[in-house]
Amino acid sequence: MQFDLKTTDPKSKARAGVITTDHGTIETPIFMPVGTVGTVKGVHQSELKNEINPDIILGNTYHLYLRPKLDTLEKAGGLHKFMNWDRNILTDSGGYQVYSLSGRRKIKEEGVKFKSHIDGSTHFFSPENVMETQRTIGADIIMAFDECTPYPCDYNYAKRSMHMTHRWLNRCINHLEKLPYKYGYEQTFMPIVQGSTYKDLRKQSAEYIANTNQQANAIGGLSVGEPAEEMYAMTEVVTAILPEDKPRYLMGVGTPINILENITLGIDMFDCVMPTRNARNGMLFTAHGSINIKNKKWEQDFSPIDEMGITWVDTMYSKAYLRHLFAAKEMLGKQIASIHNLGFYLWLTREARKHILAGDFAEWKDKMVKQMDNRL
Ligand code: PRF
Repeated sequence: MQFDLKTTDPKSKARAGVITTDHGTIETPIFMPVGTVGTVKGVHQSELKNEINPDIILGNTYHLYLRPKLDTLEKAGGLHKFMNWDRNILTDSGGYQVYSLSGRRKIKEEGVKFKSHIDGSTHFFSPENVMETQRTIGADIIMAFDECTPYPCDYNYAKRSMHMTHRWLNRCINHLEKLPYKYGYEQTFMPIVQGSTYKDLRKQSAEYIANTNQQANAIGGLSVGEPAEEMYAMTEVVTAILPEDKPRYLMGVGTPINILENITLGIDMFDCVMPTRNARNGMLFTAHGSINIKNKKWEQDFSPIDEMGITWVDTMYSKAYLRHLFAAKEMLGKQIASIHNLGFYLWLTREARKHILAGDFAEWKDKMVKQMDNRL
């Protein structure tokens, strides 16, 4: 993997760059659509490629390991071939998904024992076997196995957990050295900063992660229920330490406003289920605020879903029609809303990039944050 930093905004820490991997280039800042089980939910490959057009999408180790399982993925020749996606893929390690299974998992130094959400069967993830699993899935970027602490989190628990995440990181790195690539292309490994909402822990963790000298770095443990101001404060502490010449990925963030604020603080990569999950619940994001399309207010509003027309669904269908599809529980409604929201998120990060390159990012960002903080 290679990272070329093109420009840094003079008034903030926002950056525009290009990541190059064996599956092509990724222009940053980037939003990565989430494709948990090997599908960006409700979106066909043609719409994903031609309309939304992301350079990279995400998959989840936890889900893919349980279904379709590793032997199928290996026989297919990896996830790219299985789902017929020839651009970049990043897989999360399961270090977040297993912790979301509260009551169904037990964390120890050795690893995490958990029960499948599908059939209740018992499984065990360790830093070592998660690296093996990510080799078999075959994503271009693979994540360290970490513990994501909840919010709020007791200081002593956060500290112990952070140290365990660091020990797990060493185990990931040592084990990966013994594991050759399976499919002939490179996989870039990303370590993850933890430390809950404590500045001293975040600083310590960022220094530890930076010292492992990997090609890219991630920040976890945020956007887990803390106030946005606390999230930004942690991002700021960490980006001051992580090296400038390597991509920085803020995991699981967030709202359109969260994304712009964190780009300002020096983040390059984002992912979140919000655009697709909220779409399935009838919530649309636009440059002028969010819309609950199920609201009676739209019953006879025949104007386009979004005048901006970022994707073809925006001007193809009216608000009244989309509201009707949701009322009638038609699956097309969720599909249209998903394409719209992902199109908007990708537009937002592309636009941010344009303004960073043009040198007027700070002014544009202030305007957008005000504009988007609105319920239509
Ligand atoms: N760790 C991992 N994946 C994640 C997170 C984390 O802390 C988060 C936190 N928002 C989202 N996804 N491995």
